[in-house]
Amino acid sequence: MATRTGVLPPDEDGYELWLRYRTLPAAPRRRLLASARALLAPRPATPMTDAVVGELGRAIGVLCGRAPGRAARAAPGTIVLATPQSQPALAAACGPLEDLGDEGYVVRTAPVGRGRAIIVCARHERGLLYGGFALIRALQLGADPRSLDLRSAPALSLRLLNHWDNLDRSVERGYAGQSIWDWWKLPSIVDARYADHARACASVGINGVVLNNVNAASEVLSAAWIAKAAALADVFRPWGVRVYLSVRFSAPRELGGQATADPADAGVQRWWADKAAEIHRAIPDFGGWLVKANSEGQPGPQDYGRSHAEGANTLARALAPHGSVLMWRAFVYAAENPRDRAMQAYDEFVPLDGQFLPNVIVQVKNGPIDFQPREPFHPLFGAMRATPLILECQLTKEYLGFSTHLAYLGPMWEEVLRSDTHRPQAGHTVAATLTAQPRAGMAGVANIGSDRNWCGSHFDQANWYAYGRLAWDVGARSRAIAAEWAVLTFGNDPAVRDAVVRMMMASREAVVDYMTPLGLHHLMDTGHHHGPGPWVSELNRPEWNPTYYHRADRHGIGFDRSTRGSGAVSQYAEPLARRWDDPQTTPEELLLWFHHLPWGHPMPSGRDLWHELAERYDRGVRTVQRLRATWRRLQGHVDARRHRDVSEHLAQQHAEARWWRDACLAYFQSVNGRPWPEGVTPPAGTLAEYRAMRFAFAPGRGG
Ligand code: GCW
Repeated sequence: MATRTGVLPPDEDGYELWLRYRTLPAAPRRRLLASARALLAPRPATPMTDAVVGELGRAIGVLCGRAPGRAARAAPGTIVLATPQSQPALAAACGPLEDLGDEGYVVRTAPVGRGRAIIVCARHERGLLYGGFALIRALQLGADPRSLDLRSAPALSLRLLNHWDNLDRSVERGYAGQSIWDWWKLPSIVDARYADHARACASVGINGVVLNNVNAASEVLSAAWIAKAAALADVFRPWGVRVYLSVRFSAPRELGGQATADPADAGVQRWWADKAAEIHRAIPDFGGWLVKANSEGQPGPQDYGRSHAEGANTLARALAPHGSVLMWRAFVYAAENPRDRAMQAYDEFVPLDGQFLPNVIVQVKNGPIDFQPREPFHPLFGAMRATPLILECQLTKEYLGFSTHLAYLGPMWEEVLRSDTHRPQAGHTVAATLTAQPRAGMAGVANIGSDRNWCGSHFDQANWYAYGRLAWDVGARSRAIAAEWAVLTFGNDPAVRDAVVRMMMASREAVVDYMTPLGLHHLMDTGHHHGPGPWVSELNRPEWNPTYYHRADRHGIGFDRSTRGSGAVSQYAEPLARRWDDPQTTPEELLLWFHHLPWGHPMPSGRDLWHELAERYDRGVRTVQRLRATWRRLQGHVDARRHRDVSEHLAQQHAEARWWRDACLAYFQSVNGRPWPEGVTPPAGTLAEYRAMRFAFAPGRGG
């Protein structure tokens, strides 16, 4: 790419996200001017139709330099927002709409009078909202307004962000500043940012936000907090975003003055029912509750000898009359349980399949441990046949370099969604297990804070974007999403787009390589989870120690989850169980997840395991070096401010990637006593130096 000699693009701070409207080049601008002279919306106007008309007006006003007027009727050169009621003839011309549900849309250019008009057609105003954003996106990406033909509907009805935001504005695992919810000032002072948050969510199809941390404070159910949540719900409503709350299982006791929180207790049941009614009075379209129970010290039904189903059903029964849902997390494991941690959620939940009320949805993390750079898909997918599930992913990169490292997570989520569960038969992917249920979904742990650029770094915005796009279309390709995001974020120079996509697509695998290659996992340091700590072995709970996971000793490394070890492979259907039981047929990227192997184990590359492991660590660092070089070449093609921001982050990532490689390999070598593998960069520091590193005040610990 030749260095640009013309004028530098003006500096940007990232606040606009991908809703960054810029004037189109002359030819497409003229085409759009002729096609979007005026806008026609169904009458009477509603807050939601006003929102979409406002957004279209703003976007088109900038894209073609002239805001569209308001049309009185469908005419050539107009954009018509049409429902079967408002425009029966135009809606009929858009083909069958039944399969679009309430959120799907058609956007097409169709003959109207003696010319053509752009029709955004949907059965419901929510479809118009998503269709409006789809139109804007298509125009930003360079589509010809004279020949639009889009049709889309989401397969999942719940597409949620989970904020792990505390009521004191700290954010558990948040790396983008304080919580954006200024709880103290709510409900009377409503930051304009909330509406921009909702707009951004709507633009990618996210239709619900859990406002607070799953490690929930009871106070979120107090009258004062319900009023704050209601103020946010009012802002979100026109954007199709519903509000949900995380609740604490012991709230009836702590907040409600009950003697117990036993779900079988009549007083407790009444308390939950009254609370549900109170919330729905304040927020008529309230979405529901999310619960983390009997997990990592949180209270739950097992404190009273009740099952997860009994606990979930008590809360669900309270919500059912209002039509809202109860999301119950399956992220459970217990220190006193000697079973492999990876097996405990399956053990606990599969026997309960069929026992949950219809408005309960069980929320399952993508993998059986905890948002690691790579895990196999969670064995509950496909095994819970009678229970709707939510796939929970983590946008905030607790285990992938916080907001400092560039790691585009689209490929990771795509990998999970496309994993074949083989239940009940081959071809039944994780995505298919979700979409088989009418009320299932995805939840993404938000990476948003009060930092000006929302996510702590520019590239982390791509994870918010990609999460929404994949939750809308579980079959979408992460590369195509990356290409969209690159253009929307950095403009439509194809050379910039291609370079950015290359960087993004290489980035997650680079993190896997320099942190946890070949199926290793949970090697991070304690508490803050920043940086390597493979030597950590002294924590009280055995399964909080990295040594529990890698099991490295003089002879070998890896967690034996085969039938000769913990037996976790048996939680997967055939032929996966058989395939993953044998190191020869286990994919290399999951090798040490399922097997403990001698350091001399021969690998397909011809190297032995120790050498291969070292080579992977080195490869990860080399990839980051390449990302830096690619980005350097974009200087002059991206505005100076964002270019510098990203450069600084990449430099930090490079240093931290080397640290991960050096510390892990120095440690593993100290355990295996083998010679340093030939051709692999030796560590810059000593193991003692790495072990002595401390990180007081690292972000994201929560409150
Ligand atoms: O990954 C772990 C995090 C905890 C988090 C927990 C969970 C909200 O380290 O901070 O708690 O998962 O998902 O419940």
